[in-house]
Amino acid sequence: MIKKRVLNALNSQLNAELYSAYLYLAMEAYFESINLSGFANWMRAQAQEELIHAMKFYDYIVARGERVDLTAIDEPQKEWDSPLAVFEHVYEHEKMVTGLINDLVDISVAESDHATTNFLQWYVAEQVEEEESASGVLQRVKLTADSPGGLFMLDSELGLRVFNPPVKEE
Ligand code: OFO
Repeated sequence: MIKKRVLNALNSQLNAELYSAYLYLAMEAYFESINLSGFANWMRAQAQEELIHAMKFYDYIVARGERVDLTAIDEPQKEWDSPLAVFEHVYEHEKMVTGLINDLVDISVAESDHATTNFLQWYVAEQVEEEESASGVLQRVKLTADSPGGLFMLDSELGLRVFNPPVKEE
């Protein structure tokens, strides 16, 4: 059993993770539309990761004997001016998500829900990686300014990203 305030916050973060997947799928479609298939591949892998993030919340709510509440997912932005604008958006988005996770931890602590506080530590660590990865690509896209050749090399590299589904813990 979970206190209502914590449960509401967990359900709302489940929605936020699904929104993240939606946003990255919109970015994938943008990159496909400008023929940067490596960038598009990176976004597909990112969206798949977000679905894993969402499902971890889903499974946790069920494991605690509570009901998942699926609410409407906002329509994502669909157009950007450039690859640079996309990755600035990605980095800002991930910083915002880190804030949401931190707020969720604060709620679990305030409600003395130690199991949830413990569960959320995975996301705290994951957000460090998410910000690092977004900022890493952003810096490299900045380096390709005025160099289409550099952008195409980066596109080839991002095309190598492979989504690795997590191994289910027993
Ligand atoms: Fe779920 O971490 Fe990105 O948004």
